[in-house]
Amino acid sequence: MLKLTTAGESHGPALVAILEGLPQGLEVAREAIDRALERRQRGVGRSGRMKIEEDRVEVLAGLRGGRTIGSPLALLVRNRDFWRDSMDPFAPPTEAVAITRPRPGHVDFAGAIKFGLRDAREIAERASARGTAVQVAAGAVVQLMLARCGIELLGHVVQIGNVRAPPLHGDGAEIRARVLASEVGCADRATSAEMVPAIETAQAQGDSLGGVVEVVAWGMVPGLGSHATPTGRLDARLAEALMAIPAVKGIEVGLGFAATAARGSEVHDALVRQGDRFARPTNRAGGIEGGLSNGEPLVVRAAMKPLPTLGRPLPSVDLVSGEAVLAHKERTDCCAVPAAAVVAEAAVALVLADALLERTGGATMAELEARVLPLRESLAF
Ligand code: EPS
Repeated sequence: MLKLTTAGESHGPALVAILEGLPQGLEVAREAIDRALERRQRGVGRSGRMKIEEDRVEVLAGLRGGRTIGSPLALLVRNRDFWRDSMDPFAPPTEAVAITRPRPGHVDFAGAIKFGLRDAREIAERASARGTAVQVAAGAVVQLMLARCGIELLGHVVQIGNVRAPPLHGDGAEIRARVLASEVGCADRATSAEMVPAIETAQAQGDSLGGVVEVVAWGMVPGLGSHATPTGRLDARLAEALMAIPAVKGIEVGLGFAATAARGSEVHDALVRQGDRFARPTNRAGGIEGGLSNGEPLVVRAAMKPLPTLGRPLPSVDLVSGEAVLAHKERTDCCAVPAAAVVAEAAVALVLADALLERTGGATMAELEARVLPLRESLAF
């Protein structure tokens, strides 16, 4: 129902996104998009690039007077660090910074081999996580639509390196406030205070750190996704979207891998009656059973590997000379896990918005909102 197309190189002129399928009549404030962009740029361990960029959205089509008009939405985020001498769309590069020493773990090697290149620059340019900026912009727009339907999302950091946060506690608003106040996007203050020096130490040692992010969606509508087709399954769609984030290597839903070591009786969530409603005393399933949302909060996690550009590079082989060398080194993030939490939030929002529109149809926001109410009521007797 929703289709997102993005384009843009890390040091090209700009990043663009076209989002098709939004209902007409959604109010969109520029500030809501810019707040998400600003949040994605924060976090200890980011590269010096984040001091150059000040991501702001420009909307080129699809809005009129701050409301969607049912046509494709076109978003643009300019790169302040546009490398004119190297990445101009027409002028031949005059000062291109070649990448001839592939970074182990990066796309450099596989990309150069695929295209028969001896310089992986243009491969790395498109593979860069810089491209996630416009995805976050599109995610911020669909989050406005989801919020109108009572669904609120939050991405947060649960692990950086070997520092792990305790389970979430408190209500959604409290958790959000703590995550936004944290320098690393973590809901637990004491854990944030441990994560910061862990990142700084890795950075000082020319190394990088990965971690785990979690996205929670409160106010879920039951019945999103499908039990009937493999590609319709909500968990499969979430896994695809999250795995597409650069450096993500693993996905968990609910208890995730931990469920494998427990017994069925310890894993599955009993069904009880609470007043006139069906309810669950626990939510180990993370809000999805059999590919369908069950109305409980959605809980998904993505594991991010440590980034491959290292201050103290690993051994590599020069693509031109064939000599043993140390891998390419350039300005890089030491840890982008806090940013990945914001990107994961956008990715989950796009999947949920798609699944919601698939369930309800509706050309306008008024139709969509009216059709969501009966779905929520289906959780009552
Ligand atoms: C990235 C490398 C760094 C990061 C970049 C992702 O960029 P540069 O090579 O220009 O220093 O800063 O992330 C962003 C620019 C961003 O906006 O998130 C990479 O190789 O993926």
